[in-house]
Amino acid sequence: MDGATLPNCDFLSEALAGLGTAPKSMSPKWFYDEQGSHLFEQITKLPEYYPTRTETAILRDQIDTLAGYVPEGAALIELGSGASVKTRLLLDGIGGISTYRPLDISAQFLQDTAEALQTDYPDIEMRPMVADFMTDIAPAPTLSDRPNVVFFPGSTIGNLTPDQAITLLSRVRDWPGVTAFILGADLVKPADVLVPAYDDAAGVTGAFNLNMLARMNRELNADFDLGAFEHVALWNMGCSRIEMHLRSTCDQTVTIGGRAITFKAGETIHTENSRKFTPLTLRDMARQAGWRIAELVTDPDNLFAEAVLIPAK
Ligand code: AVJ
Repeated sequence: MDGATLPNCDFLSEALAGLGTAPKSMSPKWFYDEQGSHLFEQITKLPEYYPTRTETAILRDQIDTLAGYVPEGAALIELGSGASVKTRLLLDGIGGISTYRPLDISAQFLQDTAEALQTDYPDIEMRPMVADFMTDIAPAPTLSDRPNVVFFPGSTIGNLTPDQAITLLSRVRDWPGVTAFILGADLVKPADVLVPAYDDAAGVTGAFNLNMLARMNRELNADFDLGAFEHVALWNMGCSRIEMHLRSTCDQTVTIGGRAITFKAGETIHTENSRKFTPLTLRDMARQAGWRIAELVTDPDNLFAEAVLIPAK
């Protein structure tokens, strides 16, 4: 596997920095320890959480359109690998993919993914690479001896600020040999559909959000009382994003790595933004990063979009 070690991301120092300033915040990347990944898996099956099943249906229904942008012999580079249904839909439905190259921060996860896929796709070369694609990637993960098509599903791009998203798209645009970028993006829709997707009746998303605190207790010797924080999901229309927060229900002090962090009743930790797009905001974002939208396919209800970006002239 390429890039087998990463500089150790410092959970403690980021937690102290994020919780030591007002307003308090944490990066959503800390959601995904083993328990968090399992909870996210459950989220994708919730009746209220439409993105995963909708994007899967789009990929299934529009695979021939997408295949038109994947040259014979191409390498498929996936940002944030999944051994997921979505990956398999592309590998199954697009002929001639020579190489599958998932990028992920977890070497273990990559290893498991590559092994599982290799069994089912013996003719596709597996070239996983450990990389934190949300920050800088050097060297470029593209393969020089073939066309490279990048796949970034799930609307994970919505976790980034507008500036960060443009930076990511620009950087990928500059990787050698990239001929197309297949980007999944969740679309703006009424708040009474958006909010329940992030605040489900069964409370799974709440458990997913609170797991960030449980993880700090496990890994950083913190002493969060999980009963003294509540899950909040809100639609910030001005920024076109769902925000998730953890709200302190009382005045309290928490200790993390020996450091005291105080909370006022009602104060929140901002844990995630999930930006929602329109065809226009997608086009604008792509243009600012040196791409143009060659194709934008959606589901019949216009819930989710799959954009095929190609380098702008
Ligand atoms: C994995 C970032 C696409 O924003 O919908 C799901 C994460 N957070 N429910 C999203 C998430 C709460 C998800 N992404």
